[in-house]
Amino acid sequence: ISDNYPAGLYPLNDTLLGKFREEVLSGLHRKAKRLPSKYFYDKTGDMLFQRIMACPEYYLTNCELEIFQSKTADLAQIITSDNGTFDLIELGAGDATKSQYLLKYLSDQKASFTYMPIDISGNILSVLEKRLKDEITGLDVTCLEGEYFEMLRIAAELSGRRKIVMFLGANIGNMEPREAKEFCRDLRAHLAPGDLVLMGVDLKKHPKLIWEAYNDSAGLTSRFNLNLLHRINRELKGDFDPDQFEHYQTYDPGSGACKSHLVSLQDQIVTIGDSKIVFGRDESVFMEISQKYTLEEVDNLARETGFVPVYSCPDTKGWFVDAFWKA
Ligand code: AVJ
Repeated sequence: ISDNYPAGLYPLNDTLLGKFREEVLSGLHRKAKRLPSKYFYDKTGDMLFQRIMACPEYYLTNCELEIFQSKTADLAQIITSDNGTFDLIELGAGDATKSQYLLKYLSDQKASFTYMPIDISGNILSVLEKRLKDEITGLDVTCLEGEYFEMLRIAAELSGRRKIVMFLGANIGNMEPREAKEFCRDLRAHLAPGDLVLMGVDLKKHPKLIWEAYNDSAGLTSRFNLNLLHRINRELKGDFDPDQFEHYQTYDPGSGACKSHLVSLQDQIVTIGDSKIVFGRDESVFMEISQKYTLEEVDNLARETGFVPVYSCPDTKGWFVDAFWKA
C-alpha cells in the first residue's frame, strides 16, 4: 500500500508546519502532556491506518461498510424522501470507500445531485474524483480542498439546494464529548432548516471488543501512535527515541472514552528544535480519544446541538450506527 497510497496531508506547507510545531510544543509543555492525534496521518500514518482498518480486531470499518452495502436503499430513501433536489457533501471524504455505494445507488435511481467531497488533501481528492468518474458514469463531482467549515460555506454557495452532509467513519469520536458538541453546533450553524446530516458513530459494546480494536495483536495501533514521534523527529527536528516509549490503551465503559497514551520508559530529555522536554519514568502522554456512544447519547447529541434525530441505521451486530439528523 505504502507506495501507491496518495501523499495525503504531506508535505506540510510553512503555515501548517508552524501550526504543527506550535501544537506539539504547547501539548508537551502542559502539566499533563498530550499530542494531537490529527497529526498521525503522514505517509506512514496513512499506510498504518489502512492496515489497522484491515486488521481483524478493528471492526469499525466493516460495520459501516455493511451499512452502506446492505442498507443502501434505506439511506437513499431518507435522502430523497421529500422528492426535492439536493447536494451530497462529505466532510473528510478520503477515498469515499463507503459512500460510493450510496452514490452509485442514487445515481442509478437517476437522482439529480452533485457530490461535493471536502478534504484537506487535494491529492486524495484527485484520486477519488478519477475513481468515481470511472465507476459511476454521469456522476457530478465537485471536489473542495480545504478546512471543513470554510469549504462547507463554499459548498452552500455553489449548491443553493438542500444539503445532505455526511461525516462518517466515527471521526466524531476523535473529539472529546465537549468538543463534539461544539463541532455539531458549528455544523448546524452552517446549514439551513431541512438540511440533513448523516453521522457515523461507533457504539458502546462489550469493553473487551473495544479495547482489542485499539490493541491489535499485530501491534499496528502501537506503531500508529509511535509514528507521531518519528514524524516530530523528521519534521520538527526532534530526537525522540521511540523505543523508550510504550503504547498504553485504556477504555472506560462508563464514559465511553477509549484513550491511547505513550508511556515514557525512563527519565529522559527530548529536544525538539530549540525546546527541551523532560519526561519522567512512567510519565504518560495522552495521544488520542476514540469516544464511544450509546444510540440514546447519539440522539441527545443531535438534540443538544439544534438537530432532530430522524432515522438511525445500525449494522446487524448493533456495534456502529449511521444516524440521520435534520437541521
Ligand atoms: C479514524 C478516528 C475513526 O478513532 O477509531 C484507529 C483512528 N486510531 N485506531 C478511530 C484510529 C486508532 C480512528 N478514526
